[in-house]
Amino acid sequence: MSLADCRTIELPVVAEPRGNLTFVESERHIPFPLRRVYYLYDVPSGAERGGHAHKQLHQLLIAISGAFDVHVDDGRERRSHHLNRPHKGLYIPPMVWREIDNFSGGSVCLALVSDFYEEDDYFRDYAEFKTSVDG
Ligand code: T46
Repeated sequence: MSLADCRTIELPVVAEPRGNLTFVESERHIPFPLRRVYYLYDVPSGAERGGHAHKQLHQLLIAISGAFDVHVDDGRERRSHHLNRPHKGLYIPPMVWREIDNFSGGSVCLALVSDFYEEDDYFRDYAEFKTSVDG
């Protein structure tokens, strides 16, 4: 996997005068089976989340409310994405380091992910991640 696989996914929007509705269907709108949902909220100003890569996990991050920046790094190059719309997600495949910062007040980061929580799936040390990428 590389940054070329890391992309923004536009989700369906059902727009009506009474408000908008967005939905996500497993393996249809996201390229993986959905097994877990978690969300980050009440993030204090200046806080940073992430700072790790996953060995197997696929994720879609969505700014359900507010905005934040996601910096992705495959061990060779680094890119940044600004997420600020609830119908737009950032797909992050396995073996991509991510750091999340610049959270706006009241923002909520929704994560749709491909498997249950498993600490052994994490690289939490960048040097260890880089060694694994470089083989
Ligand atoms: C990611 C970013 C966006 C659980 O017990 N279950 C869970 O499903 C998760 C995600 C975490 N935890 C525990 C593990 C730690 O003791 O919650 C604590 C905080 O987790 P972490 O430091 O990994 O949180 P973030 O915000 O730095 O990272 C999380 C995800 O772990 C990660 O996959 O991409 O959100």
